[in-house]
Amino acid sequence: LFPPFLLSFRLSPLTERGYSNRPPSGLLSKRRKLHRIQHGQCSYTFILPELDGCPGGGSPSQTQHYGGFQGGPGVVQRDSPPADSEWSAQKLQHLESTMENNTQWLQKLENFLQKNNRRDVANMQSHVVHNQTATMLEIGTNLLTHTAEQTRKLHVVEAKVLNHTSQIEIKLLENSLSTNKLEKELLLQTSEISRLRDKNSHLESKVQMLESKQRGELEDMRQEKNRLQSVIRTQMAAIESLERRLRVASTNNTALQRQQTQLMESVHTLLNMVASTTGTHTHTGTHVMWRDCADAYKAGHYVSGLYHIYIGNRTEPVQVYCDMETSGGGWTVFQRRFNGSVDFQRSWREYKMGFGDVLGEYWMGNEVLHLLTNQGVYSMRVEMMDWEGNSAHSHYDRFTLTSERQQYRLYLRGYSGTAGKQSSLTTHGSGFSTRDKDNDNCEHCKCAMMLTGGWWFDACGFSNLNGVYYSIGHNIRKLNGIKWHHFKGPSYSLRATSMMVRPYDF
Ligand SMILES: *[C@@H]1O[C@H](CO)[C@@H](O)[C@H](O)[C@H]1NC(C)=O
Ligand SMILES: *[C@@H]1O[C@H](CO)[C@@H](O)[C@H](O)[C@H]1NC(C)=O
Ligand SMILES: *[C@@H]1O[C@H](CO)[C@@H](O)[C@H](O)[C@H]1NC(C)=O
Ligand SMILES: *[C@@H]1O[C@H](CO)[C@@H](O)[C@H](O)[C@H]1NC(C)=O
Ligand SMILES: *[C@@H]1O[C@H](CO)[C@@H](O)[C@H](O)[C@H]1NC(C)=O
Ligand SMILES: CC(=O)N[C@H]1CO[C@H](CO)[C@@H](O)[C@@H]1O
Repeated sequence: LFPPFLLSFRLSPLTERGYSNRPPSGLLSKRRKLHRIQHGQCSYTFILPELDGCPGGGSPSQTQHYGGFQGGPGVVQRDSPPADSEWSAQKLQHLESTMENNTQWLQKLENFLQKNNRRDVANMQSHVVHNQTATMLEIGTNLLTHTAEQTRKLHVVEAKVLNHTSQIEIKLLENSLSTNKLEKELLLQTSEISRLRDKNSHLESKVQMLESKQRGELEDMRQEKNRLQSVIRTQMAAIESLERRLRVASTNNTALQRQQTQLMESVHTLLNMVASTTGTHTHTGTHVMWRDCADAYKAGHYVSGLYHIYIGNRTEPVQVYCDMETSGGGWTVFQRRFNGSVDFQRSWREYKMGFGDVLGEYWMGNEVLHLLTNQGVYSMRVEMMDWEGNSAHSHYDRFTLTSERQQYRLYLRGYSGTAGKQSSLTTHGSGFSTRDKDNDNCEHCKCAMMLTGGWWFDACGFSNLNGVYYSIGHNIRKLNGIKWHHFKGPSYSLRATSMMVRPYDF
C-alpha cells in the first residue's frame, strides 16, 4: 500500500510547483533544508525553501554588494527608493503567500492522510503531522521575523546609502554649480579682458595716430620756424642796407642843408652889402639903420647870417652874425665856436676889437658889445652843445657890460635855463681878463694864464667859453678847455657855443 504513495508523494507538487519558478541551480538545491519524518516503515521528506536564496533577497552578502554600488540581480535603482520599499513589501507578501501556500498544502496533506490511512495509523500520523506542522510553523515564524529584521536593516542601510548618495549628489551639484559659476565668471573675465585689450589696442592706435600727427605738426613748425628765421635774416639784411642808404642819404641831406644855409648867408651878406653901399635904402627910399639883429628881424629878416648894424651914431656899419632862429630869433651873436678853426688865445686888444670870421668862429669885440648893449636894456643867452649831441642854454634877463675903463665889467641878473640850476658865469660883476691884463678875483694867480683865453674870470670861476678847443676824444679832463661847470662839469670841453644879446623887451 505504501510504496506507491511514497513514490507519488515524492513527486508531490511541493517540489514541482513550489519551486517551479526558480531557475534550477546547484547552489539553490544545496540550500534547501530537508525535513525528514519517520513514521513506522514510512519516511517523509519535506523540502522547504530557504528564504535567503530568494531573488533580490536580503542575504547579507547581497546587501553588501548593493551598498557597494555593484551591479547584480539585487541592485536597487538608486533614483527610485520608493520602488525599492515596494519591492520589499512585495517580497514580504510573496513570503507570506508562500507560507500560506505551505500551510494550505500541509492541511491538504493532512486531509489526504486522514482520508487514505487507517484510523490508528491515521491518528498517529496526524499526531506526527501536527507535531511537524507546529515545528514548521515555528520555523516559518522564525523565518518571518528574521526576514523582517533583515528587511529593516536593509532599509536603514538603504536610507544611509541614499542619504550619502544624495549628499554626494548635492555636493556634486554644488560643485558643478560653483564650477559653472566659475566658468561663467571666467568667461566674463575673459570677454572683459578681450574687451579691454581691444580698447587698449584702439587707444594705442589712437595715441600713435596723435603722436604721428604731433610729430608732423612739430616738423611743420620747425620748417616754418626755419623759414621765418631765413625771412628775418633777409629782412635784417634789407634793413641794414636800408639803414646804410639812409645814412648816406642823411649825410647827403645835411651836406645839402649846410650848402643851402651857406648860400642863404651869402645872399644875405650880399643884400646887406648892397644895402649899405647904396646908403641903406629900402625900396621906399627911407634910410634904415638897424641898431642890432632884433631890428633886422623886426624888419622881416628871418634868416640867420651876416648882417650890418649901426651902433650909436656911428656911420660905419659893424658886421655881425644874427641868429634869427633860436628862441624867437633877433639875437646878435658876439661869440661863436663850433669847430676850433679860430684861435681864441688872444690879447686884450684883440678881445677889445674882435677877431675871427663873422660867418665862422668869432668874437665880436668888447668895445662893440659895450656900445651895443648900452643902447638899451639887453638880455643875454648862451647856447651850448656837448660831444654827445645834447644841447643846453643859460638865459640872463639883464646883461650889462661896462666900458674899458671899468675893465668891461659884467653884471648879470635873472638867470634861467637848462645848463645847470645856477649860473656858471659870475653874476656880481667881474672884470674881463686876458693873458696880458689880469682883472680876475684871484689874488695870487692869473686865471687867464691858467685857463687860457679872455674871460670874466672870478677866482677863477665856473666857466670859460673862450678856452682851448679840444676835439672829440680829447675833450675830457681838460681844465683849460671850453668849460661850463654846471652843464658838463669842471673838466669837460664843449663842442659848440654861442653867446648872444637881444633887447630885453624884444
Ligand atoms: C500559492 O498558491 C497559489 C494558488 O494556489 C499560487 O497562485 C501561488 O503562486 C502560490 N504561491 C507560491 C509562492 O508558490
Ligand atoms: C510529538 O509531540 C510529542 C508531545 O507533544 C512528543 O512527545 C513527541 O516526541 C513528538 N514527536 C516527534 C516526532 O517530535
Ligand atoms: C540624512 O541627511 C540629512 C541631511 O541631508 C541628515 O539631517 C540626516 O541625519 C541624515 N540621515 C542619516 C540617517 O544619516
Ligand atoms: C646921435 O646923434 C643925434 C643927433 O644927430 C643925437 O641927438 C644923439 O644923442 C646921438 N646919440 C648918441 C648915442 O650919441
Ligand atoms: C670851420 O667852419 C668854417 C665855416 O664853416 C670853415 O670855413 C672851416 O673850414 C671849418 N674848419 C674846420 C677845421 O673844420
Ligand atoms: C655830398 C654827397 O655826399 N653826395 C653824395 C650823395 O649820394 C650820392 C650817391 O647816391 C653820392 O655819389 C654823392 O657823392
